[in-house]
Amino acid sequence: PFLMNVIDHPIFQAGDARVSFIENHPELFDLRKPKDRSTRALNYLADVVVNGNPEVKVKPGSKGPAQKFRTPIIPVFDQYGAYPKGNKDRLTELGRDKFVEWVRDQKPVLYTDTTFRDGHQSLLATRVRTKDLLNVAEGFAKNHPELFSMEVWGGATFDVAMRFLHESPWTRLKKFREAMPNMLLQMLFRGSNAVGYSAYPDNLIEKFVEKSWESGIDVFRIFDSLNWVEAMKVSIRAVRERTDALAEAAICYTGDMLAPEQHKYTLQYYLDMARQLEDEGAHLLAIKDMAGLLKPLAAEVLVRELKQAVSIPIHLHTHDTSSIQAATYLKAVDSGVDIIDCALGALSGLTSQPNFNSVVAMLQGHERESAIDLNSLNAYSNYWEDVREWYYPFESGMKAGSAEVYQNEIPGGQYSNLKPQSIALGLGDKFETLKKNYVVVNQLFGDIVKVTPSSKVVGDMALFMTSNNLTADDIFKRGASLSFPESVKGFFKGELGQPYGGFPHEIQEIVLKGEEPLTGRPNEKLAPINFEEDFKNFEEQFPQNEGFLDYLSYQMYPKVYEEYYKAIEEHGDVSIIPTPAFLYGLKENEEILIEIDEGKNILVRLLYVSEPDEQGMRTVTFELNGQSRQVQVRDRS
Ligand code: BTN
Ligand code: 3PY
Ligand code: ZN
Repeated sequence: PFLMNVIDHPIFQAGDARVSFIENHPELFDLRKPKDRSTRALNYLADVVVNGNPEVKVKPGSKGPAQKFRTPIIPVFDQYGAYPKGNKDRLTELGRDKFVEWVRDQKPVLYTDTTFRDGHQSLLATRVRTKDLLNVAEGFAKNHPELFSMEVWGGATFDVAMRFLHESPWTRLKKFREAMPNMLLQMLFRGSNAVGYSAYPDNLIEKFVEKSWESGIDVFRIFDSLNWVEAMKVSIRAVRERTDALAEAAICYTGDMLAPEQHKYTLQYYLDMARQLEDEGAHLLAIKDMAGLLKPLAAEVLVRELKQAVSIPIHLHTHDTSSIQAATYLKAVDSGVDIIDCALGALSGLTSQPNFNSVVAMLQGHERESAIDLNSLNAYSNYWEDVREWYYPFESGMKAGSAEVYQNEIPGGQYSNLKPQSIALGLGDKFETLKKNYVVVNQLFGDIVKVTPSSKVVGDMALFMTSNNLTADDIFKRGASLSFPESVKGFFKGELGQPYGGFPHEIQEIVLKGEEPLTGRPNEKLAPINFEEDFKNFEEQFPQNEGFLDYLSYQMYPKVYEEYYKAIEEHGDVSIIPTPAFLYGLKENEEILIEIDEGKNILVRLLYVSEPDEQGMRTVTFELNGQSRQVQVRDRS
């Protein structure tokens, strides 16, 4: 690369390359961007060995747990055998309408496995890497073709993949598609917010749906964070008209339907919403109980009544934050729910979904029992038990279920995030106050549905009040002089849409300080994107992009994409590095195998790390396939 740099340089080409030329152009020696994969992998490892992975708050070189990790065992499967037919095949054979009838007419309860998406989103801050998921994808698809679907994409996985793992979410999806050709792949889609936190132009929503389908998604679970059906129409229609996938429209469940004091989110409210969603053309109806508030007795009534109210299948999703949600599933199954969401044992429970393995055991002998090989599920759970250890820095610390969730109504995915967030803001000791403020804010805001992104608004406001020691009374009295978080202003401007029952006016005026709120769909106000032109600009800014899908990533998260692009420029495709090394680097004499290309492996051993020189540079010496290699790294400590 050095020689090419010199020869291609305009000054050199202009014939002006005197002796001082090289001295005056130190950038020519900048070999920080070597092209070859093994060199970039070594650079990455050297950096983690010296400086640690910035996302992992474990000091490099400290006696971390790296030596104690067990090696996860991938359950056996027929590597060369064909895939047994699954529901993907059934959907293709029957077409959407007949397939939906088939689902509804099934007596045994069907399952969605959420391990690959909500399971680790809710327990490990969405940090599980493609490599660790992919290891078991093919085997799971071959051993468990009877599942309704695998939830594998969307929600927070999209931005976390880029932001923290430096992986392409699209590549992840395509790999899943390849590994699980017989299974329905499901994603969580935030309606007019797609996989982001704000409204996007309608034609971007449509394009995103179309490309997700082309990349492998079969079931779109579409929700709106305020249960505003108006905001869900574009996505439902896009799925119906631009793809052959299933549009599963979700009702977000909040409050306690059976509580005598409940006058807002009542049974009637849910039935009305369900009928509207069916009228919009939803193929399936989801009850999305994102905080785990749907108690068993309420589930019994809700599912029974919904089965009467609509003719599409009902798919129930919950979080086990209170630790009693298996009972909810039992009641729902008795009431005729068609599909339930579970996560494999080791990634289940607490803020995640109920335990798949145990729910299968619970239903043994039930008239709606499904034939599922529990021993096999247990083997997969054991794999996750070992893999989960690698990700211990991302554990939330929650140790037991909590009935407090019925008061604070914090969604599973947010609950496990709020604690580290509060610690990062220096509010670690005020977690109790924070949870109380979350309730206060919800009341101030008119008792809204709380799920991404509306839950983030409530969380931001609760953090704001906690860090400034504010009470609800202070907001009313001193509101004019307070500068509220951006997300809160956006919410009251109507940027997330319209909450059921409207905005509470007094507080809206306090926050907006005279600004006029939107009353229509925020997306309507956004100019449609000219994809051809805009994509060209994108390609100019990011010449090494991977095409239109990368452009969509950029559209969702411009800043995150930019950082991600830089990271790949520097370290190449880090998704090939085994997780313990990716997170903790290597210990002296530790050796790992890295597959740098299909079937092409390198063997890397860390030999030693020098003391920093006067410029603060350390030399990291590796053995790469038996040959010694050195990398210079700045010690940033
Ligand atoms: C290079 O120096 O080789 C270019 C680095 C940029 C690579 C981009 S980043 C987004 C996309 N995903 C990849 O894996 N590669 C491209
Ligand atoms: C998400 O939007 O990521 C969620 O999981 C909401 O429950
Ligand atoms: Zn969820």
